[in-house]
Amino acid sequence: LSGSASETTGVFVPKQEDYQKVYNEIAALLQDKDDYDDGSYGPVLVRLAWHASGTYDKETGTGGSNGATMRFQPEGDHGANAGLVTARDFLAPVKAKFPWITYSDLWILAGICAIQEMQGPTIPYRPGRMDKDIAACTPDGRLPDASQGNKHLRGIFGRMGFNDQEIVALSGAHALGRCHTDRSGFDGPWTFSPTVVTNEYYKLLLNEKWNWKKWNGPKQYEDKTTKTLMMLPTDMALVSDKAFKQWVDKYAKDEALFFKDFAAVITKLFELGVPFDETTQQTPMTLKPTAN
Ligand code: ZEM
Repeated sequence: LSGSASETTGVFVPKQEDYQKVYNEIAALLQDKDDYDDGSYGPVLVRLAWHASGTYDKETGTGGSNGATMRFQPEGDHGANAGLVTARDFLAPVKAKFPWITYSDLWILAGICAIQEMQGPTIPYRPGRMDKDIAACTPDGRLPDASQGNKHLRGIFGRMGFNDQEIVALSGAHALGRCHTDRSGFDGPWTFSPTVVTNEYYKLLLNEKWNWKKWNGPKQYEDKTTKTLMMLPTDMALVSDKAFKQWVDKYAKDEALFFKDFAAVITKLFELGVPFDETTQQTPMTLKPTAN
């Protein structure tokens, strides 16, 4: 059942069972290593997979998860990637144990594992990404800038090929994790349960009253009730823009719909620019979550 050496090349050809082993290793590490923020490296693994993918440019076909060029200094040092070395270091022992998997496939598998282990929807996985060298690093500025608004979001995500509904569905990932003053300059979590995938982000956007936070840091919002939660200017654009807000309303009301749409759009994100075998398109695999 497990992968074997190809008869023609001698190269190890992994099977689903081998990817499941990698998945289980990451899941076990997530369980064991709880010295990150709210007790889980899950959110920062999701962010690594997103920033690896979100550099994609549909016009030139450059960027995207097929390359893992964030390993190299120019891209790893882009302001938007501050702090993601934590996620890459977390995965180093996994790469050492399973040297046959590319970094590009590993980072996406880790993002999927984190989402599923944090009780999110099942995300189909297709391997096949190849690591590229330093020359494939993308220029700075392809990832979104949190201080901007609706036009910027449509510009950045439109360049990847996403529409309004997909932008709003992807943004629900901000149910997870938090901002760090030593990374982005922003501070705090979006929700009260930053290590569980929920539709709370949308509910809070609609039901909380959000005021500008009074502080010396970059402009961000805080909730009126507890002053412990935050929203970025780009998050608030999803309720001030009518076309975006329709989708916020839908996802706030219906968590199952959010799960379904989030699974579809994150699969699209993770596969931008990945050249799968044209004839088979490779059947996506479902990797089994551990506990839940
Ligand atoms: Zn985020 N994100 N993001 N995001 N993000 C941060 C953290 C996390 C934007 C953004 O500027 C920021 C998506 C979309 C957008 C996650 C996932 C996804 C932070 C805080 C910022 C500033 C970084 C820090 O200080 O550590 C903007 C402007 C976005 C445009 C819509 C999408 C899409 C995501 C995944 C699908 C996650 C999981 C985090 C939390 C990371 C952590 O370390 O806790």
